[in-house]
Amino acid sequence: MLTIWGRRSSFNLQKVMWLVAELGIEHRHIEAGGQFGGLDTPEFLAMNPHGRVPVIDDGGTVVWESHSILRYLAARYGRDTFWSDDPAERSRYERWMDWSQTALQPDFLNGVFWAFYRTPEPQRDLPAIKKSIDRCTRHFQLLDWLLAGRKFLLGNDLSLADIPIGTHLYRYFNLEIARPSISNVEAWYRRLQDRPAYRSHVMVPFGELRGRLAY
Ligand SMILES: N[C@@H](CCC(=O)N[C@@H](CS)C(=O)NCC(=O)O)C(=O)O
Repeated sequence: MLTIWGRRSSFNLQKVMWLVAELGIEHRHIEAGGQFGGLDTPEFLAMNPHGRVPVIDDGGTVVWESHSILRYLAARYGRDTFWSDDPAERSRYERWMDWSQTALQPDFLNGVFWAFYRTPEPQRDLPAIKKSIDRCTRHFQLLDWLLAGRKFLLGNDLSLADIPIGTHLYRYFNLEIARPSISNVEAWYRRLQDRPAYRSHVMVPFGELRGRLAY
């Protein structure tokens, strides 16, 4: 049985839970981190020495790092839908997963969500936040251009390319920040919201994180 640790408000857990639900994998979910704590126990650190969530244990195989978990689950349980043995085919979604983690996530999750929403107002660095919002604007305009005439990032079907980037959308569209006109991204977001897995695991209210830098 697959066991998954992480609090439901964790952005990185949400990617994993979304894929688990898309694949219909039977699992047990344990709230951990944040108000639930438990990341500094010897048992948890033996699984993930960094003391972070998400972590999975799949019948004795322990994996941490959200994107490594996505790759593991797709390769193990989603060979017909979310994984390919062909390196060229795999690179089509892997490059977007990497881009999401190395470009979009620093600019949005760190530069806007943390710096703006999670930082108490007196401590906010407004010029730096503005620069991050502008970088996000450029990222989303590029995605908007790519999504023209497509249902999902790589075409007609949801893929691993959509999961890390799509997980940003709920927060991006629910913060009081300037956003460009991006009708193709908005249509993609609506398509994701049609999916029960997205609604259950990504559209998780995040009010508990407002002004909270502790975790
Ligand atoms: N690069 C890691 C980042 C893991 C991470 O920073 N997780 C956060 C939650 S999103 C965490 O464990 N925070 C401490 C806590 O929740 O107590 C990944 O993608 O899994």
